Amino acid sequence: LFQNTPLAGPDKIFHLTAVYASDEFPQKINLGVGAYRDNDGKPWVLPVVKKAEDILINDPNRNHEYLPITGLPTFRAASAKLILGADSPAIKENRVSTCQTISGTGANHLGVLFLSRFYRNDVPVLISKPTWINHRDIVNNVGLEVREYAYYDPKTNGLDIDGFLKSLNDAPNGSIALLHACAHNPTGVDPSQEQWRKIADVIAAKGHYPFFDCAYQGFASGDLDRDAWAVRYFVERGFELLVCQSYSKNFGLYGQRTGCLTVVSKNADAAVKIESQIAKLQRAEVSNPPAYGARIVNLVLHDPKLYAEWNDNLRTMSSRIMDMRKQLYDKLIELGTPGTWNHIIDQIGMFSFTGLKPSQVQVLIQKYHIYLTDNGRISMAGLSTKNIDYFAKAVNDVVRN
Ligand code: PLP
Ligand code: TYF
Repeated sequence: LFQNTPLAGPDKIFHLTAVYASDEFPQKINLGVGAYRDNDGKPWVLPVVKKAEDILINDPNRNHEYLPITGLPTFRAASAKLILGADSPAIKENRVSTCQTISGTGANHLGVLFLSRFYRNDVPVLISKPTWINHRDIVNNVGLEVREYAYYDPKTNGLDIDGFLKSLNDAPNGSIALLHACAHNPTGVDPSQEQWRKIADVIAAKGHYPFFDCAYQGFASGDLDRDAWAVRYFVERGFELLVCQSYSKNFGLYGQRTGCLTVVSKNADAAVKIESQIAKLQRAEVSNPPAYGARIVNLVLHDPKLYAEWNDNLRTMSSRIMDMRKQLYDKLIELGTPGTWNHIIDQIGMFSFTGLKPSQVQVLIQKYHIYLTDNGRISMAGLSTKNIDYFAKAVNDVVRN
């Protein structure tokens, strides 16, 4: 048995982390995985999360019972409110279905699984070129096809909006359009509001189904509402859609697997039916989601003081990242590094698509012990005031030689 099972390659990003961990060079830098680090290169437990954990630990009624199949009800309601806005017409009209998921990955999975069963399975899921490394497999795992849409323009290191709109137009009517709500992974390139309007026009004209993946709300700009703008705009325009939320980055709850799937439909009757079917799918897969992370998020989202502190913590992370962008840009300009580097400060969120070629990436890894994916993506959070000089000089060297 299994003699002919092909060996699957390792996940590129987890593999990179493992190689980095075994490297003994003192100045090594990990710019691979998208996980926030503080200026000392350490994982950062948000102070507000520590406070919430203290409250949970000291709760005399604390227990380890199962959550309901669709998760903690108050967490789900608060998650929908966070992404759609407190005064969302969809929430007021009770046409929102929610389910707590195994973080953003689980929300993506449950989202495409639900659509493959109850929307249609004869249309492709349109994914950006490039996109998050996991999207293709998540879609293929439920038997749907992927088709790429133009997104990134290597000439400008920005958005290829004309190509994007053309791809949407050329796709079969009623396709599922997977869109990054903000802070596009891996490019850091987001459409402007004006461009989102055009994207929405084509999606409406073609009858595509908008599928939003939101892994960085509040993390991109530091402003939760601003980062939710595109999703809320689509809801205001009357689209039926779904949104995947991850609390990995914005709460730093990576390993706790905390997320939510929200489906916005036409009316309350449809919303009840959708939620019932999602619950049935979830029951067969995980029975019920993990409780710990959801309890933390739930506490913070319902307590005005903790909520304000969370916003402060978000600004701490997003502004450190923006500061690193500025410092990297300044240093490359100062060194006279050939090429243009504006994209480093124009791109937003966790990642920057540097434009470095795979051969240059190899030199960074081999000669400088700086780890990044071969598409030239860097996790800005891996940079700090302590390693940015070393990094800028290394980039300057590989670009010149
Ligand atoms: N979607 C995108 C675009 C991401 O970048 C990520 C995390 O990197 C996720 C979803 C979900 O991650 P998680 O399942 O850890 O919440
Ligand atoms: O850095 C990235 O793009 C991610 C990292 O549950 C990652 O692929 C790792 C685990 C996970 C989600 C994303």
